[in-house]
Amino acid sequence: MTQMTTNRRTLFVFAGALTLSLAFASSAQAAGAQTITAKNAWVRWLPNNLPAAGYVTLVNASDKPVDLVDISSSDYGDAMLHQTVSNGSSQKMVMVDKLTVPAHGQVAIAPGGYHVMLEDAKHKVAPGDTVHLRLKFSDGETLDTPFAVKSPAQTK
Ligand SMILES: [Cu+2]
Repeated sequence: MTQMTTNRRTLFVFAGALTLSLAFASSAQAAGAQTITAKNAWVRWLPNNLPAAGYVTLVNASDKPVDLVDISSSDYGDAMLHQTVSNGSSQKMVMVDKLTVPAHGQVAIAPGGYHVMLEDAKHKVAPGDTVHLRLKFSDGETLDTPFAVKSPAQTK
C-alpha cells in the first residue's frame, strides 16, 4: 500500500514537470524566435574601472508591446537599466524596472535618455572588445546581444 502511494506520487510529479516543460516550449514557440531584435549595441567604456554605459536600440516585430524586464552580463557583475533625468541644470540617474518596446515599434537606449549601467567588470574590458549582455523580456524571450566596446573619443 505504501509502495503504491509512493509510485503514484512520483508519477504525479513527473506528469507535472512534463506539462510545465511542454507549456514552456509552446510559449517560446508562440513568441517566435525573433520577436525582439537588437541593433546598434555598444558600450561607452571609461578608464580606471569606472562604470560603463551600454546602449542599444530594441525593435519589436510583433503586434503586442513587450517589456524589457531584466539585464545580466557574463562580463559584468552588475547590469542595471537607468534613466538620466534632467532637473534644471543638474542631472541624476534613476533605476528603471522595465522598458516597453511598442508593438511594431522600437525604443532606443541612447545617450541622454536610458543607459545600461555596467559595473564590477569580471575581467579587463578595453575599447575594441566585445561584451555580452543578456536581455530578458516579458514574453519569456531572452536575447544574448554582443556590444562593441568604444572609448569616449570614439563616440564623440
Ligand atoms: Cu547609470
